[in-house]
Amino acid sequence: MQEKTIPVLNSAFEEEVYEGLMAFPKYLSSKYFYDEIGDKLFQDIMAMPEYYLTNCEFNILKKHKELITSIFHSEGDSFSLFELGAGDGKKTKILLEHLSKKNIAFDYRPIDISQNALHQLVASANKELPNVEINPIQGTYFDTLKNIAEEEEKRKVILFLGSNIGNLLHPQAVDFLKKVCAVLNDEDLVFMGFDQKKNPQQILDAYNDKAGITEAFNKNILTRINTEMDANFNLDKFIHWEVYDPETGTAKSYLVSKEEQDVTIKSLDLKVHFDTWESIHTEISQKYDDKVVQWLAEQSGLKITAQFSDDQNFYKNYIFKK
Ligand code: AVJ
Repeated sequence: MQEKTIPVLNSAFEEEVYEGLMAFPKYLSSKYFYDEIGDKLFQDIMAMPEYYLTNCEFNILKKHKELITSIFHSEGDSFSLFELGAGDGKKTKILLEHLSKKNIAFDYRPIDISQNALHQLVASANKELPNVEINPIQGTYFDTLKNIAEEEEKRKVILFLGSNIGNLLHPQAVDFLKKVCAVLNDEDLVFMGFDQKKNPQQILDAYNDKAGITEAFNKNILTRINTEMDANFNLDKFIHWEVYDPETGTAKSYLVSKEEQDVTIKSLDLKVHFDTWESIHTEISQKYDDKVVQWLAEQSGLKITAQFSDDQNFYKNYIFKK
């Protein structure tokens, strides 16, 4: 029998890369797109004309900030405003500014997997909104829900913007929303963005821009493996590929190997073989409609109490309560 040495894996990232690249079909998790380079590339994506999501949500928040913040504030007492996957907080600042202008007592608790994104967010918010108290938390959504649960003194408003939930398949989304529901008290609420089903071409264009920014973003996961795990992925030997299924509303990103090749990942003591045109699935970006959001809420023990949309119904924000 052949002896196999099992390498010591130092991080969740290493474990998931090992598992995903040993699997068939191969996959990697999009949560690892976001290091300093990935954060910057995602900011560039949000600024692209094709990536309509950011503008839609920005406009919804701008147009409805009065009503949205009054709902946040409706129970009267002070609250903690948690934000899962806060990123650069550009859209959130509309709400922060409005809350602070109206002298509503709250503190802002941004949560992000990227320490770099949090640093930048805290620095910019301290400068632009000096009156807002900020208490950042670094971690994944799932891990940090525990922190949120422990925050028992204050009422909670939880933001989950940008259609970030779209990175989860429906069963994972239900699992996640159940966990969110479990940390809610009766007066707490959740404010979430869901990108809507629309012309499939428009969705494909948003995830396959001509300038190649999304391609670079997708490939950044290979760059990270190269630098953090001493690997030798040649980025030019992979293409970025996007598909959208209008029936399920699921957009999927892949990296496809243009040729047969072997890649060595030294830290994992791993040689990965790729057949010609073999794929690595890297991301899902789920699109929704009212029925699906209603179904997700029911499955997770949540109720939709309000919703906000842009003029074209490209994007919607919903308020949930327990
Ligand atoms: C940050 C997960 C909402 O899926 O639309 C953008 C990430 N990926 N372009 C999305 C992303 C490719 C984005 N989310």
